[in-house]
Amino acid sequence: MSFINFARKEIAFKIVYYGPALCGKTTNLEQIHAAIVPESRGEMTVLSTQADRTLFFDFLPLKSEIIKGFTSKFQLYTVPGQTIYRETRKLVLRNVDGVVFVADSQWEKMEENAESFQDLIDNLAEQSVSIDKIPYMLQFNKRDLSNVAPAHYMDFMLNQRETRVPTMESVACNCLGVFETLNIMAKMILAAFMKENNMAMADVPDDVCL
Ligand SMILES: Nc1nc2c(ncn2[C@@H]2O[C@H](COP(=O)(O)OP(=O)(O)O)[C@@H](O)[C@H]2O)c(=O)[nH]1
Ligand SMILES: [Mg+2]
Repeated sequence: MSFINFARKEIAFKIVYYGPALCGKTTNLEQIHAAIVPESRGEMTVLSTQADRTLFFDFLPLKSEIIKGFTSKFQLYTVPGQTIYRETRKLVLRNVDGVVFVADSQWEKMEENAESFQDLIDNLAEQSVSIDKIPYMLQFNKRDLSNVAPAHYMDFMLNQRETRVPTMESVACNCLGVFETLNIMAKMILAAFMKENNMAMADVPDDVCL
């Protein structure tokens, strides 16, 4: 659910990068933060509760007036992947507009991917949100490693719900697929917002973010 500030004519969209521990969520955010000019982005902030770390920053898209009359901005969050931080993940998912599920492509991580995806579904359901009703996509990360599962296998594992969602292969540490992912996600969120508010989609640029 996007946050609209009518007084300031601002809309904020919240994107959460979700996935198992060490899959590359933080790396995605670091790459994006590093590539956006300082004038268009906020500080990278660590929201810490005791031992876990949640990263956050916001930024303006390339064309900030995508929604007529409003400045839109995107807020990016990562969650700590370890099982024990379930409560933090639930908190971070509150009022989310879109989820990038980052899966680790290594064969030995397939079970963790599936568990984390189920954890996402459950945590959203606890907030009465069905994953099938919000924009989300899959990023298959670490494609540079030699022990990776084929993308079609990962698709078979993780992309079996009502509607098939977009996927993107990536090597986040080399910034491959990182902005492609973000642009797809941003466009999905904007499309959902415009549909909800009966607005025309015509003037959404191809590359929203970079
Ligand atoms: N080989 C490889 N390593 C990656 C890739 N993306 C991230 N990493 C590394 O994986 C480790 C965990 O990444 P991090 O972003 O902290 O994972 P997080 O726990 O999901 O936030 C770090 O050492 C990253 O440099 C990738 O595409 N390929
Ligand atoms: Mg992290």
